[in-house]
Amino acid sequence: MSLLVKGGTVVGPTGTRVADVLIEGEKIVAVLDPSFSPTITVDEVLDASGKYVIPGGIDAHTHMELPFGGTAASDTFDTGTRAAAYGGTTTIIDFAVQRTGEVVQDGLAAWHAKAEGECHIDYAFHMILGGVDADALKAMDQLVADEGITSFKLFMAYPGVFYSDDGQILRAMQTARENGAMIMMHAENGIAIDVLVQQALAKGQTDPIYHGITRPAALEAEATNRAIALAEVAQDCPLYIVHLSASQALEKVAEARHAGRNVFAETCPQYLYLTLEDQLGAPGFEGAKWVCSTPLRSKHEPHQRDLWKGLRNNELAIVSTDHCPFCMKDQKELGLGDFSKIPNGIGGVEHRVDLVFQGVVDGKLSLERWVETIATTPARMFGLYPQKGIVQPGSDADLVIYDPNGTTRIGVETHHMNMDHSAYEGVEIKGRVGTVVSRGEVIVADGNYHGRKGRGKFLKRGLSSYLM
Ligand code: DUC
Ligand code: ZN
Ligand code: ZN
Repeated sequence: MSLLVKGGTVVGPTGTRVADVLIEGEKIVAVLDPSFSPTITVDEVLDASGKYVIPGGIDAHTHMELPFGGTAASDTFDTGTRAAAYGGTTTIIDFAVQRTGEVVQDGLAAWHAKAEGECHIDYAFHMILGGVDADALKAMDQLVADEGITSFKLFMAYPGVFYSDDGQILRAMQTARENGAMIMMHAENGIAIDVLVQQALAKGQTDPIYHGITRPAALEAEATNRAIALAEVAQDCPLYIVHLSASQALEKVAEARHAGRNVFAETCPQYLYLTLEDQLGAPGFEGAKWVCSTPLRSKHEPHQRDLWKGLRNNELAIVSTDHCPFCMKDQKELGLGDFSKIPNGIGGVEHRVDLVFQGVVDGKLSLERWVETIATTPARMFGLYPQKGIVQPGSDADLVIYDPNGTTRIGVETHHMNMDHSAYEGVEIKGRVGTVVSRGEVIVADGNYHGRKGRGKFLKRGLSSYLM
C-alpha cells in the first residue's frame, strides 16, 4: 500500500516547508518537493493543502488502568489508545507498575498482559518502582538490557504506597547512571504533605479544594531541588521531573539546566490551562474533577506564564498528559467527605495535541516548538528516535494532517475517553485534527475512526538521545 500526503506544510523541529510525503507500507520513504510528485503513482492520495503535516503525537506519560486509591483509572488500553488516536497521538508511553513487595518483572508482565492485543496505536512502557531494594536494582539492569524499558519512575510523594526515601532514590540513580537509564521523578515532599492533609482534615476541611491547598508549591520545589541534588551525587544521573506545575520548581530545573546538568522536565496541559480557582469556583463536590498531583496552581501567581516561557526556552522539554482518568460516579466520589480519598488524576490523552496548538494560536509557542514538545523531543528523550517523532525518510509513517482553520470544542458529549466528565468542558481550540496515519494506515479521517484494537505494537525503547 502506498500513500501520498500532498501539498501540506510539513512541520519539523527545525522548520517548515511545503512538501509531499510519500509512504510505502509502514514507512515514510520520501519527503518531496511538490514539483516532483505528479509523476508518482500511488494507491491513495491525501490532500493536505492548507494544512500542517506533523509527526504523530507521542504522549510520554499515561496511566491506563492504573490502580489508585481502591479503584483503577477508567481508561483501558483499548479505550485510552483509541481516544489518543482521535486526538492525533500515535504512540503512548505508559507506566508499568511494580507494587511495593512485588517482583519488578512480575509487575511488567502484568502490564504487558493488560496492553497486549488491546492497543490501537503503538505503545511502550516506563517502569514505576514501588520498592527499591537489591532485587529491584538488578531488575533495572535486566529491563534496560532485555526489555526495552529504559526509564524508571520514583515517587517522593505518597508515603506508604509508591514512595521511595532518599537512600532508595540515590541507589536507583546510581544504578541508572551505570546502565544508561533515565530516572523520572514525581517531585513532591509527601511526608510534609501528609502532615498538612491530616491537619486540614482535623479542622473539618474535607472539600476537594483542600487537595491543592495541602500540596503547596514550596513542597514541589523542595522535592525537585532534592532530586536534582541526589542526581548530582549519583554522578549526574539523567533526571526527568514529571508533571511540573509550579514556577518555584521550574526555577530549580532551569538553574540545573543552565549549569549544564542532565536534568529535564515536562509539564502537562492541565497546568497550562486550568487553575486552583477553577476548582474553587466549582459547586459542591465538582472540584474533584480537577484533583490531580501535582495539583493545579493559583491564577494569582505566575505559574502559567512561567510554564509557557519554559516551553519556549527549553527549560521544559515536553508536554505529556499524565492521563489518569477517573469517573465522578463511584470513583472520584470515593472522596466525598474526605478529599484525601479522591483518586488523583485528570484524563486528557485526547486533547494534548490541540491544547498545545492553542499555544501557537495564542502566540505563546512557535509551530516548530509545538511539534518538538509533543512529538520529536518525547521520541528523543525516551529512545524512540528516529523511528518516531519526525517526518523523514526511514521513519515510521505516523503523522497527523492538522487543520489550523478547523475548530475543536472539548466536552464529555464528544470525547472518546472513558470518563463521565471532562476537565476541559467547553474549551474551544482554533485548530482540528483531520487525518491520523499510524504506520501507514489511516486510522482517523474527518472525525471517523478506521483503526482497530490490537493493531498497536509494543515498542522496545533504546537509551535516551540526551544521555551525556
Ligand atoms: N498523579 C496523578 O494525578 N495521578 C496518578 C499519579 C500521580 O502521580
Ligand atoms: Zn506522578
Ligand atoms: Zn503520572
